[in-house]
Order: sequence, then structure tokens, then C-alpha cells
Amino acid sequence: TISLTINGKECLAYENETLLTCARRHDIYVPTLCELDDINHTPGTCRVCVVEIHQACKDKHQIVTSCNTPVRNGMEVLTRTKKVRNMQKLQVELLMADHLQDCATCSRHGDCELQDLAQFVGLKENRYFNRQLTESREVDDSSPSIIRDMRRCVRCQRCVAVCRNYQGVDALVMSGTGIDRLVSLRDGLDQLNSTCVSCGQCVLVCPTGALGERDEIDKALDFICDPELTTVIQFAPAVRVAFGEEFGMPAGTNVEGQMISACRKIGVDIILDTNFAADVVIMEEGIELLNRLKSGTKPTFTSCCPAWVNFAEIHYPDILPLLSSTKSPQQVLSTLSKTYLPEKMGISPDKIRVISIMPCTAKKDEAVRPQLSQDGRPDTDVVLTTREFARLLRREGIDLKHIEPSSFDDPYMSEYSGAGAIFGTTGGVMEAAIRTLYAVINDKELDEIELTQLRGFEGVRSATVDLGGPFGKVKVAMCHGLSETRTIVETILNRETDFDFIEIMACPGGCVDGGGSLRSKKSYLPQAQARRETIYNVDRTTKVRQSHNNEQVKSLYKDFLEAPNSEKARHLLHTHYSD
Ligand code: HC1
Ligand code: SF4
Repeated sequence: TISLTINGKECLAYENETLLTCARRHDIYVPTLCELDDINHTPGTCRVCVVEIHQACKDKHQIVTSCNTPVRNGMEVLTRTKKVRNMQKLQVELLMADHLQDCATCSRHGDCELQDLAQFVGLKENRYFNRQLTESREVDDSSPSIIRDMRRCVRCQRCVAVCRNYQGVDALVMSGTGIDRLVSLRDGLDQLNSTCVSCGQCVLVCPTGALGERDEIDKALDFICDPELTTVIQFAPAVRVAFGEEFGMPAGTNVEGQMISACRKIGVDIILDTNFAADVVIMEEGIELLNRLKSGTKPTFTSCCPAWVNFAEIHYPDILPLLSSTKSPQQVLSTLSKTYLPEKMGISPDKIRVISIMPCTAKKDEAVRPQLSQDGRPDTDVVLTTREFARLLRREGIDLKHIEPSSFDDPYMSEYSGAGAIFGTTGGVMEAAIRTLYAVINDKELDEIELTQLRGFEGVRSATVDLGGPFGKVKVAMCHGLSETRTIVETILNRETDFDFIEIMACPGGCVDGGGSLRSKKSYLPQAQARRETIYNVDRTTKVRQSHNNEQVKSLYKDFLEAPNSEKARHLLHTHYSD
């Protein structure tokens, strides 16, 4: 081991450790901006992590960046000298010189790592702010989902690293030189026409408001406040377990009841559950899969994750015929809200507007697909990310912590099974599908409902499941994160694997850690485990645990769709993809 002192305190360090990690292990705070430990990112560009070192042998004081300076035996490190504090202050002031100073109107206000740093160094003035230069920086609002605002970029390159190393998409690059060195899309393209798939992982790691979703809160409020319209809201399986944190509740708290009350309070007319539609998807996709297995088409890929669909369309169009044609739960619910619901409730479909709350940025892309609209009107009228929903509630003066929970009261599309609930985590769609497939084939339920062999957190997991009947054992795989997806897609295209059914979720962890979920400063996916556990608990405590046993799903087929994959169901609940 190596021994050194930090601010006079004796510290033991590991070989190859940096001064920053050693200081952190000894509970000594050193400010950082570009660095992000969770993704192993230390580009050393922001230079706010400077410390002073003194090496007795050289009798020399030196200022170094702690994030990329290795520890050495006998070092004396000082983190709070006047020289260090002045340098940190100057660095932050220089960062602010080329940063839009409109914190009050920034969506990241109060949750911004640069604001925190300005407070930490005690910044009182901003002598070098160059408004003209800053305002000339690019704002790319070409995409329906992600806005890239270079007026707020601090060049930390975390977005570039996560897109390249974690998602394997590599859509972002650093371009330009000197003060014009900035993040851009590869080949100078805009977001819409680039190879970006809108997964939103870059947004999760951005320390400022440079990356964010297209803000559509006012559009949602316009619908809610219009007395002529009937507004329907739906929220995704994962949102309820990944939202309470915003209001100070422990990670993984299930706030379904509070969300229902909040929606009522802001004036939403009908509150539906995307979980119900997840059960419908299992019915449609399950029967579709059996038909494909009978005809020898394999594998079938799930298609509920819109960033995965974007990825397939942009990066691997040859794989598109293998994607299930079943619409995603979001789109199934929106379509039914404008067909089945009006028929049941006697409302004109023209007067219905569907708002969906999703932990996902790519759902905004999905909602504007031309094939997911009727006569030019989208089935889903507006998608709000979990972050936007939090901002909307704050704008309406609602604190979720102080609101009494309540229950769904819609008799048509709000009941869900445990199988629908687990869609929100990696492996959940597969587990839900197997529960129903087994029952359809064998006319009895699985003895063991919880298919623990499908659970876990490895990027790719595979299993063999005995479906019984003519199908016998089938090979399934579950994959989350796009780097892993790329690997599995290539093995399929090269005929190296022979899976029957593959679940893909673009975001590492699945929807519980979706690119539209709440952001945490200085960390990447910190709450994954707590959220997953709550999702599995919802399944365990839900009365009905298989999609085909959901009473409202049964009524939907009896009263409206006739049967899974019926002509009507195929017309309303299936889609196609474009290459
Ligand atoms: Fe998801 Fe899905 S699970 S895609 O991850 O199939 O966003 O939560 O809503 O549509 O149900 C997201 C979550 C979500 C859909 C469902
Ligand atoms: Fe890359 Fe996803 Fe960000 Fe697009 S949204 S730039 S694919 S991380």
C-alpha cells in the first residue's frame, strides 16, 4: 500500500488509484464536473478538481488535476489552500463565460451540477461572460424527443462516452477546435437525421441543461384545461416506482395511488394504466409468436421499446421482419382510448386527447410515427417524460408527499396483472409472455409463476423454457442496453445463435432506468435495484398474475376485439416498421 497525507490526514491508498478516488474514500470532498465515476469517465477537461501537492523529495508545490493524477508514496496533498480555491473559482468563472446565464428558465434549474459548483466556489461575479459567443452556439431541436442546446454545454463529454461505451451507438463526437470544440452528431448531422436512437442515456448523464427532452408540458396543460376535451392519461409500469424520489420519498417507493390522486387534482378526466395494455400486448404478441413458431419464423424480437425499434430501423434494417408487429403498450392503450373507450362511454373520439407519462424519451418519437395515427391525428397526443411530469406537478403546486393515495376507477382499462407490472424491468416482458404462452398451450397455469431463471442484471441472459405441447423447449434471451443488443443482433444475422424469442430493452436495466426518468447528480442508474425490487413486489401482491386472467382484458376481447390476432385486433393493435 501507499501512504500519503491529504490536508494533513494520513491516508492509505491503493496502487494505481487517483488522488480523487483516494480523497473520496477518505471522505474528503474535491469538487468535480466532467468526471463521472459510475461510467469510469475522467477526461480531465473541466479542471475544477485541482489540488496542490507537495513532494518533499523535490521540495516543490504543484497544482494538478486530482482525477487523473496517480497517488504516490509520501505525497502531501492539500485541497483547500487559497491557491487551490482561487484556481477553482477561476475555472468555474471561465466555464460560465461560455454558458447561457438563464438558470431561472432552464429545465435543469435546481438540479444542475454547474449551479452547485458556482455555489461551492463562491462565485459572485462573472467577468468574462460573452453573450454574443454563447448565444451563437447551436440549438438542435430537429428531433421530436431530444433537444441539444450547446449554449449550456460544459464539454464534459459524458454524453459522448455513454453513447459510445454503454450504448454502442456512437452517435456523438467532439468536433471543432479551441473555444469552438463542442459536442455534435457524427458527420455534422442533426439529431433527427443522425444515427441517434433517442434512448436518452446521454440526457441522464448530462450535468447541465444542455441535453433534455422536448418540453411538452404546456401542450398537455392545454388539453387538460380545455373543457371541450376529454383527457385520458396513462402511466407506464416503471414510472410509479421511479417517481417518489423527486418528492423526497425513498427510492423504489410505489406512488401509484398518489399519482392517480395528482392526475385527478389537475383535472384529468380519465386515468388509465399502461400496465393494462401490457397485458393486452402479451395476448397479441403471445399468439403472434406461436403462429410464427408454427411457420418456422424465428427468432421473434419484442417491439415495445421504441429506442430499440429506432435502433433496428437505423442500424440493422435487415432484422426488421423479425420484430413482433404488436404495437407497444403505450400505443395499444392510445388506440383503444380512441376506439373501444368512446364506444363504451359514448364520447366522440374527436374530443379525446391521450397524454402518456413515460420514463422514456424515445416514446415521443414513437407517438409521432405516421403509422400510429388515424386520419392525421396521432393516437398518443402528447408524451411527457417522468421528469416533465414532475415539473408539471410542481407547476400545479402539488407535492406528491402530501397527497392522499387513491385508486383507479375506470372500469375498462386500468386493471392489471402482475405480468403487466413487470414489463418495467429487464426480463419482465419475457416472463409475462411465458406465463401466458404456457397456459394457452397446456390449458393450465405454470406451477411456478416466478421464472427466476429469466431474472438478473447481466446484459444478455438466455434460458431454455419448456412450453409443453407441440412446441416443447424454446430458447429465449433477454437483453438490455444497446451495446449488448448490437452483439446479439449480429449473432442472429450471422446465424450463430438459434433463439426463438428475444426481449430487447434499449436502456440498461429496462424502463425503470429509462432515459426519461429522474436524473441523479453525479451518478448513473443509482436506484436500479430498489426500483426493480418494488416492481417484483407489485407482481407478488397483485391478485391476478397472468395477463390472460385480467378480467378487463377478457371483457375487451369479448366485447370488442373478439380474439387475440383477430382481424380487428390485427388492424387496431399491430403496426409495421420502416427501413
Ligand atoms: Fe416501458 Fe412499455 S415497459 S416500454 O419499458 O412495453 O417507457 O415502464 O411503458 O409502451 O407497458 C417505458 C416502462 C412502458 C410500453 C409498457
Ligand atoms: Fe446516443 Fe442515446 Fe443520446 Fe442518441 S439519445 S445520442 S443514441 S445516448
